[in-house]
Amino acid sequence: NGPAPKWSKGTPILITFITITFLVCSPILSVECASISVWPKPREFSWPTQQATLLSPSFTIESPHHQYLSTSIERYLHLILSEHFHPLSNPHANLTNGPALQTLVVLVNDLAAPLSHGVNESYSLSIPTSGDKASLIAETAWGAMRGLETFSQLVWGMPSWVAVGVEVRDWPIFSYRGIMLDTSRNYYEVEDILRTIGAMSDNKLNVFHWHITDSHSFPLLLPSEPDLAVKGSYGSDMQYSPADVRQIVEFGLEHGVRVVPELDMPGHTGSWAEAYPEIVTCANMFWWPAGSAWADRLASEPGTGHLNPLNPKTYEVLKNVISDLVTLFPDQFYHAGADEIIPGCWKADPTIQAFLAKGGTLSQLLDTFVNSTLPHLLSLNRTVVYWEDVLLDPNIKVDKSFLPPEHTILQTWNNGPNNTKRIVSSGYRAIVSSSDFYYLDCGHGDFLGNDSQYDLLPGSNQGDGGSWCGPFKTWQTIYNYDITYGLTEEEATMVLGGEVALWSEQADPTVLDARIWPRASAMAESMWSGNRDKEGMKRYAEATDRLNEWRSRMVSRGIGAEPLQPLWCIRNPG
Ligand code: CP6
Repeated sequence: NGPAPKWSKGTPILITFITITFLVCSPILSVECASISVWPKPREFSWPTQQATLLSPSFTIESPHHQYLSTSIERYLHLILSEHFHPLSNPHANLTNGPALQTLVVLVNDLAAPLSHGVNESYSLSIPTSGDKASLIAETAWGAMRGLETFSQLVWGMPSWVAVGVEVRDWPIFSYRGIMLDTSRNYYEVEDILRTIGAMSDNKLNVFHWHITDSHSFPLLLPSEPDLAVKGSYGSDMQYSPADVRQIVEFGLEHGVRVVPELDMPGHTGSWAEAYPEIVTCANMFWWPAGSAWADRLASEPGTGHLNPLNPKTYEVLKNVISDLVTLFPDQFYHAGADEIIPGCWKADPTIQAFLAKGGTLSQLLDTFVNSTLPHLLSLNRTVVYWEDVLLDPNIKVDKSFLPPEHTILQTWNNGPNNTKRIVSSGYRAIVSSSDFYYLDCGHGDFLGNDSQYDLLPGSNQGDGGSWCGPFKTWQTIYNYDITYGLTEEEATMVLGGEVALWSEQADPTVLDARIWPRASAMAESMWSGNRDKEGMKRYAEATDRLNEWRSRMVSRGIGAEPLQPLWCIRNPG
């Protein structure tokens, strides 16, 4: 059985005590015993003996060399040896005095597979009860990272115990599992973004959709169009340099998280007017006249601003912007925005007024814009993601012939009845971010102030206390959402996955972690292994205990995830 483990003098006494204490909970005597918490729950997980042994203080991880996997392994090794997580409730493990676990051997079949959409993330993990070696087998380096995360969650305590007799086979249901962060309304430091990406990989999330710019600020310093940030950011200390971007992209690769950039356009471009007033319409329209159509007030912002599709200068600037972006962001996906085009914003411009007077339509303007940018992006081998508005907006939408379904993906957010179905039945792949379920910013009150659409009376100085979007989305709301509900099996295959969004009108680094976590963890599990048990029943009662544990472990890893319950509920279960 290998060499005797080198225990400290007190250890055997401690083990005897813990073993006796926990024996009441052996699987033979009780079926109520909680099992080890892994989040998101693996697809296949067995731990029939509920045994654990010590993790050797000289535990190591062996693997073939890989540019990113090797960095990830160093990180996990350090985490596993130093975390000493104390579970909130008894893990009910039968602590044995078998050999301490010495090595995790990692095998990867295809070391060359790049991190891209649909890459194989499966892994199997086997931690035997005898011997001192565990093994992790993955198809790709990215799957190995998922398996390392699972392994790290099977280690706890001081000294460190590790569950043994464990067999895991795991792979995700959905290949796109994302978080969107808006860094325009409020600025986030690079370290906030890195911490978020790190926590994403802890949760087996794999796409960081970075909504970099919007009407409020343009924080991205582009080498060939520096004025956009120099003039359009909140200040020289609130810009992302090319080196910052490279660091974020590289950090993503080390964590198996893709970074997909979005410069929202042609709407939501008020901040571009600081550098190029001539290409932006309505940027100085800070308010909408009383009686304006709802659609005109929709994105009432400090000058929502729209790029003018009729001005050749627009495309001169965009050519540089796009070429910088594809250089900085290697991912195949490119988010081109195109949400919330406001009729009144384009109509505020005289050249557009003339175009409309001659019988042109707002939809034709958008056609022109898309047809002047999308072919260029496709020639750069990008798959372009647009917000659903380009297909579903009742007033301004793109002619479908300009949107090749094999190269464009639509992201739904508006909760219209069957929006996802409308997208996939039109032949497009969909990413689901319905704001009734996946908007993390909702429920924090009206930020628009007086003259907003939430005021009781036009001109009143009393806001109605209404909420921007509400109510607050609880983790259960997020967890229970079935993103393919009502789709045929074939339609469901067109849904790539889900993405929770943090719009930042009412968020900044002070609340970032608590706004995102653990609610994004709820989506992470429902995208990875689903929200139902083997009988097909929603399983959030069981998930509550695990999520409490997981939130606590995230906190111990330095993520300010908010609590779900008073500790009392966890200490006094059922
Ligand atoms: N900014 C941008 C926003 C929103 C969108 N795009 C938004 C719309 C409605 C709600 C929340 C956020 N703030 N650029 C929509 C995709 Cl409820």
